[in-house]
Amino acid sequence: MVNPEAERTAMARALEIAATPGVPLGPNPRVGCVLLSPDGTVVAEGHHRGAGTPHAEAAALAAAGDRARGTTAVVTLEPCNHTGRTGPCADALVRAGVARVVVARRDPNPEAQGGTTTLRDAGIEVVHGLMETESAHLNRAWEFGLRHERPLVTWKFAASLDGRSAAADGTSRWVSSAAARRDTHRLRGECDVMLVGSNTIAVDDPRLTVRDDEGHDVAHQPLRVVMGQRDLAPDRNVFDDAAPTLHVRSHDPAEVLSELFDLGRRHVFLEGGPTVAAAFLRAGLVDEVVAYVAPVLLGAGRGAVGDLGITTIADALSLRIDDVTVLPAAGSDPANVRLTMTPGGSS
Ligand code: AOF
Ligand code: ZN
Repeated sequence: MVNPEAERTAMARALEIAATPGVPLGPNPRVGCVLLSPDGTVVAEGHHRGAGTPHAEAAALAAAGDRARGTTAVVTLEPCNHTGRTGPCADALVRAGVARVVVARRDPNPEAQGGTTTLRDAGIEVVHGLMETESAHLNRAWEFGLRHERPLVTWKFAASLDGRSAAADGTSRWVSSAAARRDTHRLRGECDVMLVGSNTIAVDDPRLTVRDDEGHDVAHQPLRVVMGQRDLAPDRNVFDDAAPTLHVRSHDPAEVLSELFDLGRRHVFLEGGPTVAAAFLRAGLVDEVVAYVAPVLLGAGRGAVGDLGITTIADALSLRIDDVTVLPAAGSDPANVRLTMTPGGSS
């Protein structure tokens, strides 16, 4: 009945389908569910596809039909206990005759939690914590939103070894390698907002879309958001029909984030120039930093970040390094280093 190896494999699969590219993040978590027969074979699976659609458990149960009886439900988030946009999954699992439930992470949403108690009261064995770290990471922006009522902000920049994003004449293509740019598209695809300042639109004219490795736009695109007071020329690439674009006429990061949160957005990928980056950093509104560092020296040119109001080393903004990955050299491109960091900590 209890098959730890099959359950771990199933949880890895549930996490994988939960993270299916193109699943709109929006105000709901990413959740996956795999139903296992007593001998450890997969009976059915399902994942959540966005607000208002069936929860992962309901999708898996629908796919299994009568074969759900006696199975172990392996699910990345504690089954919900509430009637929201859809009915309570805990009750659905009980009705379907599921024998055991394996959960990665407890539901932090006070409105929905309590499914474990409902399941146990019905005589179903429930265990928690299998691959919890991975599940928490997948839904970190959603959980952040529950706690802080604003979207999580990931600031990404690419720079030379001496911290410059463009040369003295303004040229910046390409500071980073093709591998770093592909990696950036993967990270963009995990977010639901691409945010830049109006100056970036005027100077660089980016498309701000998520492209696959062949350079084609992926099916589901984040919302493109431009912040700033000035008018935007209608011929800019950001106004093509690849994705919707929103112009927020504000310089205030908190105001912009509040508007995006109210629109149901939970994860902002900030790729703005030095001014917008500095505004967010000064406001303490950067939660994750991803830096691609190229082994080139420019000696002059635009810095990756503008004035932070820091005049003495004791006031330096410190970051904790969470990960260092070398993106290998390829063709004529040198290796780049990706640093993933959290502001406020010390490494
Ligand atoms: C999901 N998908 O697969 C699971 C969720 O807005 P509702 O009514 O759909 O309910 C959302 C809450 O349900 C969500 O905040 C979370 O606590 C719980 N579980 N949500 O969107 C799912 N299993
Ligand atoms: Zn549910």
